[in-house]
Formats: sequence, C-alpha cells, structure tokens
Amino acid sequence: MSLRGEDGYELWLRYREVDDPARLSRYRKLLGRATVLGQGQTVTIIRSELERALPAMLGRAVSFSEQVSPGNGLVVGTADDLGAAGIDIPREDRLTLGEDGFRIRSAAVDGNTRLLVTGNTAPAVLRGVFHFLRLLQTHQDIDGLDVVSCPRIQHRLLVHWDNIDGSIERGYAGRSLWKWEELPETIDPRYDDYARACASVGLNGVALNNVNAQVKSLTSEYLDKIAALADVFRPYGIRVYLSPVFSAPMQFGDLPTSDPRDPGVVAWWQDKVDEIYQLIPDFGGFQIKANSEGQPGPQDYGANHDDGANMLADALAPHGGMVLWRAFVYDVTVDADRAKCAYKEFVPLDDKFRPNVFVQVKNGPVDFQPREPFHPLFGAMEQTPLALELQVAQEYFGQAIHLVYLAGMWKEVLDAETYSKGPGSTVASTVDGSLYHHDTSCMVAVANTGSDRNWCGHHFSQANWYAYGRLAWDHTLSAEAIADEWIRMTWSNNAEIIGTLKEMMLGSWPACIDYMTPLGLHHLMQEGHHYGPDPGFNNAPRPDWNNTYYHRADKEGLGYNRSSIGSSATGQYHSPLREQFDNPATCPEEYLLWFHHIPWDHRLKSGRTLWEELQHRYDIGVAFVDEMCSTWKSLQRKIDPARHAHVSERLRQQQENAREWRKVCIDYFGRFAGQ
Ligand code: GCW
Repeated sequence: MSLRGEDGYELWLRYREVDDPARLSRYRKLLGRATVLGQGQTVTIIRSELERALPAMLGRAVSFSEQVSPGNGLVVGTADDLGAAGIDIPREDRLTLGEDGFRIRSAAVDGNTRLLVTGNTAPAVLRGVFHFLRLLQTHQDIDGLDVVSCPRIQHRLLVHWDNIDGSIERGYAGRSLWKWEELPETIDPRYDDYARACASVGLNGVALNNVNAQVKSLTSEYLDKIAALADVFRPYGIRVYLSPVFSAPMQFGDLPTSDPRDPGVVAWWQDKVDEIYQLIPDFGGFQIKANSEGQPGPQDYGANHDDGANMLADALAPHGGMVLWRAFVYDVTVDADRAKCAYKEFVPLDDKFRPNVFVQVKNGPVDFQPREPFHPLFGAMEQTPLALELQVAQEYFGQAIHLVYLAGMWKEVLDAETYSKGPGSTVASTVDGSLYHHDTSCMVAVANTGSDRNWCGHHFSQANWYAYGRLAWDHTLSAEAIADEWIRMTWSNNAEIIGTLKEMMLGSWPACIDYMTPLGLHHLMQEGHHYGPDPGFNNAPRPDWNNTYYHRADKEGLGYNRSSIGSSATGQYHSPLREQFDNPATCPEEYLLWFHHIPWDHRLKSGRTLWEELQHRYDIGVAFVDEMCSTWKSLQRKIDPARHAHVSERLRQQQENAREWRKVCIDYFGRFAGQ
C-alpha cells in the first residue's frame, strides 16, 4: 500500500490504482479501450474525467477514441449519440431515464463485452460516468452490469451561506470559494473541481449567497460575476440560484416600498428577473429568508408569505424559475413555543402558493440540533411541495472539529412516519412528491465547503457533503452503504480500514447526541457561535434565544413540556404519533425532554432515574469518543501520515470538548437534581 502524502483536496475522486489483483486484471481486460461520443463542453468534461481516472486506476494506458470499434471496451454517450453510432437505445429506456437518469449496461457484442453508459442528456451521462467510476473505485464486479438510476428528488441543491465579503456564516473551512473580487475576468480552476465533486454525487443546483442576504448580489456588477460562475457550472448540469433580499426594490433606491402588492414593486422584480435571465438563461430561481431573524419580508407591509412568494414566483415563472420560500420563522407573537410557529403560520396558507413555489422546511422544528423530531409541517401541507432543508455544516455538531457523520440523522428524518395518510406516509414520501402526487421535488442542504485545502475543514466532514448528495439522489440508500462507498473512495478498500472507519462514523452521531444533548435536550450551545456547552445561558434579548428556555431545569425536573398540558406542540403531529409523543410513558426516550418536563426521579426503560440516565448518557458519549481516539491511533501505519495526523489532532480536541460538555452539563443540571 502506498502511503503518499495526501491533503484531502481530491475528496472522494482520488482514483488510486486498484489494489485487488483479480479485479484489476478483469478491469484491464474490459477497459483497455474507451469511446466517448458526442461534442460539447459536457462531453469534454466526461472525456477528461475518464482520461484522468481510467489509466490511474488501471495502472496502464487506455486508448481513447471518438468512434465505436470492435472488441471489449467502454462506450459513453447520450442515447442520440449512441443511436447515430448504430447502438440503439430502446424508446422505453429513454422514457424511463427522463432528463436526469442514466443507464449502465454490459452487453455482449460478437463475443466481446461492451460497457455502455448512457442517458438522454450529456449531464445525465456525466453522472452515469461518475457512478461507473465509483464502481471501479469501490472494486465492484462489473460483469453483467445493468444499472438504471434516476433521481428521486428533482432539484438537489447545495446552498451556501457565503457573504459577498468572502466570509461564510456558519462556515468552518476557511473563506468562501467564490472570489468575487476577481470575477468575472478570473475563473479559479477550483470552481471546476467544486462542480465535479457536486456532479459526482448527483447534485444539480447551487445557491451561491447567504440567505441573510446583501442587496449587492443583485446589482448588474455582481450578476456578471454570477453569470461567469453559472457558465462554469452549466456543463456539469448544475444551475445557479440566488438569495435575494426582500427589500431590494427599496434598497436599490428605486422605490418607496417593497410591498409585494405594489405594482411598482411587481414590475421592479420582473425587470430584475428578466435581467438575470438575459445573463443566465438557465437560472434556477430564488431561495429566500423573509420575516425571519430580522430579515425583511411581506409581513412588514401587512402582506403574508404567500403574497411575497407568489410575486417572485410570477416573475420567475415565464423563465422556468422557482422560489424556495423558507419556513424558518419563529415570531414570538405567533406562539411562545418556538417549535410551533412555522406550522401555525404556514399550514393556513397551504392552498395559496403558485406551482413554482416550494416552502422550504428544516428537518426539525427548532434549528439543526443534534437530534430533533421531524418538522410537523411534513405531512401537514398537502397542496404545497415542501423542500427539505438539511445542514451539512455541523453548526451545532462541533463544527469542523468533531467527527460526526450525519447520514444516520438524515435517514431518521427521511424514514420518519408522519401518518398524514396512514402508515407509509414518511417524510421522504412527502418530499419526493410521491405521497401527494406532486410532479416536482426539492432538497437543499447548507454546505460545509470553504477555501481550506481539504474543502471541509475536517477530512471526515467531506463524508457529509458526499452523503447529502447521495441521499438527495436516492433517499433509500442506507447510511451504512453510503459510508462504505465513501470510505473506499476516500481512504482505502482495505477491509480492516473499512470496518474500523465505518464503526467510527456510524457511532459518531449517536455519541454526539449523548455528549451534547441526550434524551431530547436541545440548544445548550454557547451563544452566538454555538460551539461548546452553556446550559445556563439566560440573558439573551429574546426568551427563545436563551438556553434555559429550552431545557427548563428546575427542582422538580428537566425538559420542555410540549404535551397537551404544556405548549401542545404534540398536537401538530398526526395520530397515532400525537398520542405517542404526548404521553411520557410512550414518548420515544430520544425525544423525552423535547416533549416533556420529567421529574428527576422518574425511572426510564433502563431502570435508571432520569438523573442517573442523564449522567450515563454523557458517559457513554464521552466513552465513544475515547474509543474513536484509540481506534484511529491503531490505524496510524495504515493511513497516509498527513491526513492521519490531521484527524488525530481534531479527535484530541473532540475528546477534550466531549469531556467539557459532560462536566459543564452534569455540574449544571446536578444543581437542580439536588445531587
Ligand atoms: O441555524 C441558524 C443559524 C443562522 C442562520 C439561520 C437560518 C443564516 O444560526 O446563522 O442564518 O439558522 O437558517 O436562517
């Protein structure tokens, strides 16, 4: 095994020589020749990806051509290009594949094996190529292949909370990747590498700027820069989106109001949108944070979310663009329980949105906590397509210092039963459109990328970017299967390494919950930056920005009573979940303190009292991190030294932090528990 220095820049696209001799010889036999059909920018990208990957993985030259020749080999092209070369793709196949899907098939031709990668569009073929390369990277059998893969979610976006000044809100991996000061003249080659990575996991949209937006991003000067990025991303099948400020018409100084019902405002947005489409004909649309955390919105004028969303949607519709209207709102005048606000504001608007509006809902009702029950809006808005918003950035998960693999959490949410139409009404079926028969669907996730050489700060945080893309493509994949692929591509195909890393990754999310916020606790993080514990924090300008608001520790017990004798948040879920959550005896223990104020001496399933269980949870969380440190150490000679050392250092900090979490929380809660 060669342990050359690695810095993580290549992500999961490392293309190391296959070190399984049997596989290698078979791959060499089948893939000595590769034909890439067609023309255009995407085809050039496909060709260069294969030229980079195949000889490297096969450890020998591969002959590339633009014409199909007899013999074994790989043939890549759109269905049309294959047809022109005499290889017919049946009509049914074309219909199944749609715009985005791909097919990979091995076919016997005159005693030889031809491996075909195809799709209806060049970007779909590119995704198929990445899938095929993944099979090689993970040492899969490629004999008798027949893979048909179509995305379950139509719009799969990575959204960046990047500011125009190059800083990133909740960014932990350096500065923004977008170099606004040198665009549009200078195109950083890293933009292509970013787009390759996104395309390789099937993503097809990028929102470039922070939802806490600055009006500058809509100026003609910036639109030119944005158009230059869109030109880079387009051949990868990636569209660009923007987050506008709702008050832009006023901020530009053009108008006295930004009221969405004002004809001047409507016309202003139409002009702005037309200007954008002049420059970016495939512009994706707007993602918008309105009337949330101080951002302007339609409610500033006595209008509502639907008025604002529809006004923008009408401007975008003639061009095929869409609006992602965020439901992250928690106005204290709507409800004193923050977790209830979005539901109360949005459910009454269910039949009011234009067809090109998504209401964008975070996975849980508070804010990307280590564990939340799913957001009750899923299953409560039948007529409106809901976009699921996840956060890859680990804001509340130890940021780029802690190793926390998030796929298990996302799966928990996707697989959660909402019971809105009885059993089987999962969050995933709401989001992918199948439950309510929407023909459009969307997932977004807040990115963790930045200018750090390894993109994500922590080498293992790359796995969350990867996993998000894979799940947006196919939410039925398991967290384990995705970890398996990622480890093989990013670290090694060695069985011991795979087994060890998988155990670390799969255990890391439960452990993080335990050492930070076990049993349904939430929002105990330090104010502002959200790193580290501060359960006693209690002097914020709003009640629901205090940590004591969320845990409500007192002499009697711990937890937020959201049951029917408390805030009644449980009533926002469908039966039988509503009743299950409402009763402390049936409420899943992982959400116990989310929904209930539980006496300290209450006995849990383990037989321990709440106070004992709490201590136990912090202990096992810390113990898992201890374990990760020692298992990682045991791999020292098996992993390249630079990445090994980098991760070791972060694990050391994670261990220190986990202990601090335990100490601070147990000391603090102990004062109430009377110990
Ligand atoms: O998670 C919180 C973050 C804010 C963020 C907000 C949101 C962009 O702490 O930084 O603002 O959510 O999602 O709008």
